[in-house]
Amino acid sequence: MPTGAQVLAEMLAGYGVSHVFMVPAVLRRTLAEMERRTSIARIHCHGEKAAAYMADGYARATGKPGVCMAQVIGALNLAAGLRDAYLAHSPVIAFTGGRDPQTKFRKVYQEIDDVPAFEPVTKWNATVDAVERFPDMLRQAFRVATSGAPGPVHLQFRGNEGQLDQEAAEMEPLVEERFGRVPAFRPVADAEELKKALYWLERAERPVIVAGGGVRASGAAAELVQLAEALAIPVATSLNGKDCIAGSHPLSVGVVGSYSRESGNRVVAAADLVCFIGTAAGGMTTHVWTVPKIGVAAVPIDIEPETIGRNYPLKAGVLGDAKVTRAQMLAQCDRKSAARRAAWLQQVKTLCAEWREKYRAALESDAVPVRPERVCAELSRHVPDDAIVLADTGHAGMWMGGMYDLRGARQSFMRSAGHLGWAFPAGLGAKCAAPERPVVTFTGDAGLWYHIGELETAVRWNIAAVTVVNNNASGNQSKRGFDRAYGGEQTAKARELWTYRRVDFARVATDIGALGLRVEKPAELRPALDQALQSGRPALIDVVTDIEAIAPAAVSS
Ligand SMILES: Cc1ncc(C[n+]2csc(CCOP(=O)(O)OP(=O)(O)O)c2C)c(N)n1
Repeated sequence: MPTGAQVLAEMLAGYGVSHVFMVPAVLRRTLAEMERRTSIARIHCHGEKAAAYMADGYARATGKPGVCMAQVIGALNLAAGLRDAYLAHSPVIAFTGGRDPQTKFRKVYQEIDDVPAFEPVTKWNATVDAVERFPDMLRQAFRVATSGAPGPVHLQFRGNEGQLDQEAAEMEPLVEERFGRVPAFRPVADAEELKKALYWLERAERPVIVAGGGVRASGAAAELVQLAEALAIPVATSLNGKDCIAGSHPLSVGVVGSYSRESGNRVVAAADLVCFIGTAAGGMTTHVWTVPKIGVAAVPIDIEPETIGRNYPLKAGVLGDAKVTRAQMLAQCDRKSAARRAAWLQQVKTLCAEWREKYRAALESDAVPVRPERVCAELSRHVPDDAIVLADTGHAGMWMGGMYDLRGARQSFMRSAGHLGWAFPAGLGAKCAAPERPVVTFTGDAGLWYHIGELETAVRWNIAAVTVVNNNASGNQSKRGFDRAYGGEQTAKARELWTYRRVDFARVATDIGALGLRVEKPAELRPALDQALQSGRPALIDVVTDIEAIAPAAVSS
């Protein structure tokens, strides 16, 4: 009879899992069986939160569930790391060790009831109490993580380290390949509702599409662009959906919302109809429901029924997978209606040109310390055509959301859904998932500090991601807020709340065994990026930037 460990290792391999991310000691026998029976890499990290972020980066890079693990005492650290995956609809599967019915409530060392803490950060939160349940519980974990709007799942295995995996039983390690990747299903839209959506889109004089993470999860970027071209509709994206359209495309107007580009907000604010595709139209994407204003004609298209019409009253609402829905619409739409929008496209073009003119000087600035806008412009020009680019939140999200452009459909973009410190470990996970693709992560020093210890993990496992640090010795996104709190003045005491010591991260990286490069002038950035990408090693580019550089605030009209 097989043990739980054997079944778990084989099933994970069967689902196509290539890496697991964890802090020991959890499911030790399963980890040993992975080594004996599979080629799964067991990435042993320094912290459970970082392990969860790596699994999340892995999942967002490929659509394959990312697996992370922790023993009982690390469980809540892991749960904290699932929060970004939950917000971003990322299919992460978390395993923890848990209580044993024979000893619970007896003050077991390190033990509390962890299960409730996973409730708000998972789509499914369950316990595995008998070894016979390994196969069906694992299948359900993959099913839930990858179907509908994807998201994290937690399984707690009996025993503080999940020792249940030692036990044996009659078990069939059956794997359902469909659930090894997002999207597990592609629901086809109702024909009548689709007709209605097209009716409103074709009649609109100033329509805009707002594309979100659902489009990237569905792999529908190409279809989206075809539809926009067929109907002459400009495309804004959420920050999560930034890679749905290249920045160089004439219909691309930029990211809309709070961490956005001015032209994106201006176009959406001026639209007479907004077609939301694969986006919840949440506070971040709509700049707290001011762009567009509530009341604008909305045509949402989503895979999740509760999202359709939640925030904007709808003219038509389409339930379906983004890719097949777009193909259905493309086949049925009236391309002649595009002529109606010539004046609108001209207005959109002007708004985009105005943005470029306004920020040209910053984007091309030779200033020392380096301007973050120039860092973004250099990345827009020089990250490879097939790169995966990640951005942290805070200023990193604002700078990259507004100032960075993808050059083509083969580039991917992933962003923190709100947690400072997500991007660096997520970039390592993305590189594990797609070792053949260059990975370039943009983070502030504020974000890097969170998980800097994982540089050692990257070196130990030779995870050759490139991390670009906007190093201003501060978390200066907080500056404006603290100045306001201090009555509009920048006092030395207020600065204590958002500044750090000046640290040379290139030296730290070098000491740990990575390639560390320091950039003090804008012209040094491109050679450093080339060197880092060609090195085949984990690399950190420490860019000394201007502490006074504050990202522009979002506009509402
Ligand atoms: C986990 C978490 N805690 C706190 C915050 C709030 N927060 C957002 S930005 C920021 C400071 C970082 O400022 P930023 O300018 O982004 O850093 P820099 O680029 O200057 O390193 C903080 C504390 C957050 N987003 N996530």
